[in-house]
Amino acid sequence: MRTGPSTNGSRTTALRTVILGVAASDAHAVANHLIARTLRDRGYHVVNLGVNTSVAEFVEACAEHPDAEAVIIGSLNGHAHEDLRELPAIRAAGLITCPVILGGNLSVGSHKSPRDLERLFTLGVDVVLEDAAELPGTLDRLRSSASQLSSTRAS
Ligand code: B12
Repeated sequence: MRTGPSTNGSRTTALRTVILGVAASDAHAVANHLIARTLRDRGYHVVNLGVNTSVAEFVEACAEHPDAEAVIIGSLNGHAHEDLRELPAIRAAGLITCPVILGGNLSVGSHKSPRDLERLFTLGVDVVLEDAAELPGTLDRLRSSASQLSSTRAS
């Protein structure tokens, strides 16, 4: 298991950190394991909180890993909105400041309406993905927008 920065002789190479977990009521583990594995293989430090992770546990992980580039939340049982109901207050309090990415099967039933997505964005989710394969590209895009924003602020 790779859980810390990689070391190379006396030098330590900082890895890109992400916080990963499955929403509070959700016990589907397979995609979570595959995502953790894929991101670790790509060199990420993945703090994987696993299944049944509450919003409070994501907050604790963010406090422990202030360098995290994103919080990545999976949900398959259809109860993402209910599981993330505390997110607006948490975001308003500044307890999760990095982007929140949500993915999986995000509402009950096979028909997904634009309103289902809108409700998730209203909670403070930044990115909704259907396919876990979109994660690496999404993380790169978010990182590059964040660095453009900080260089604009610095100048
Ligand atoms: C295996 C399974 C279970 C197992 C889980 C075992 C385990 N330890 O993981 C068990 C039997 C426990 C289970 C239980 C339940 N399940 Co179930 N389960 C499945 C099943 C068959 C496969 C899910 C899976 O692992 N897929 C493998 C992953 C890799 O593929 P995937 O899910 O398609 O994921 C892709 C995308 O969704 C996306 N993705 C997935 N997660 C994430 C995360 C992020 C961050 C991102 C970006 C993308 C992403 O990327 C993946 C690759 O493209 C699906 C049906 C199906 N064929 O998909 C139902 C399914 C997910 N289950 C379902 C349901 C309803 C339940 C139960 C509520 C059933 C019940 N009445 O008890 C419970 C809920 C348990 C809980 N508390 O969460 C429904 C959800 C329906 C909905 N959302 O409307 C499904 C879709 C079945 C169905 N057609 O009704 N389940």
